[in-house]
Amino acid sequence: MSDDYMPPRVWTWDRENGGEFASINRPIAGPTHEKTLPVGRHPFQLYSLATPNGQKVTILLEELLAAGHEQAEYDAWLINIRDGDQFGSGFVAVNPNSKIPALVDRSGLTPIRVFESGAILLHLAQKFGAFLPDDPAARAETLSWLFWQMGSAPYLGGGFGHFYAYAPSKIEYAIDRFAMETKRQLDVLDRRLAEADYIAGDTYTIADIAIWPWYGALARGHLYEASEFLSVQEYRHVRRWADRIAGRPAVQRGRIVNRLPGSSDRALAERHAAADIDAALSAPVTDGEV
Ligand SMILES: N[C@@H](CCC(=O)N[C@@H](CS)C(=O)NCC(=O)O)C(=O)O
Repeated sequence: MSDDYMPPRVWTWDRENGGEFASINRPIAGPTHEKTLPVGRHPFQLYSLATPNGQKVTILLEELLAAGHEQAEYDAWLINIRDGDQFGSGFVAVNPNSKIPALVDRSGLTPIRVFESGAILLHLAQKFGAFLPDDPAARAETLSWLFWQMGSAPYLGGGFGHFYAYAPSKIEYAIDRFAMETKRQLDVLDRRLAEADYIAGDTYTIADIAIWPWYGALARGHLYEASEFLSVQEYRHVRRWADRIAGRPAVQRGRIVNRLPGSSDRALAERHAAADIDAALSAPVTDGEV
């Protein structure tokens, strides 16, 4: 790989292109192997991993349960994307895009598949009439920020995070471009949170739940070891908001679900009952809890 690369006329798949995720990246969709998904006893079956995109859904499910919505009970099954579980035939049938999170709503007569974290948050919020305001202006504000997250985070994760932390070589142009955009996005949030307690206004909504695992983690210094590089301490309204949300018990519960054991944080590979989380939260942590 070199800086003066000239693209050929036709791109071809170089399986050895390197980088942290080289083994799972490919230019074609569809399953690579047959594998049925497990199904538990609860109304919602989640197939996921505790990345920021995965955490959004487990945080909302835990918020719903904490708010007394007993019908939000769920089984959370681990999809290890580094092992290629997202390319199993059962998972692809639930999400043809082969990315976590994916949900099957089995609360009705016919199972409903939902993929894309934004669609999952909206599906659950509408179903339970929670964390999504009824007032048209507040609802529009919530949805605007929800979709802002969906469009913006790929620049943070796939752009900045990829080139700063995961790419096989440090490419100044790419890091510069995505650091600039990431800082601009943090400033968008900081200005918004200077005028409102929560992203959509006075109340905590699915917009906060979507944005916090990415930008809250970044502002709290937990993403890509980039807090000094991006001077995240400058975004003090984002910090205030992020710390406040981090203190919510449902957030502390949801963020550890589908986390692979072996990280220095509390981890719960699969969740099938509230007691699973209780046990994981009371287990000792070796170091570096975030
Ligand atoms: N826009 C999607 C993004 C999902 C996504 O990128 N998931 C990543 C993990 S954070 C994934 O499953 N990657 C596996 C792969 O690309 O093969 C969403 O919000 O649900």
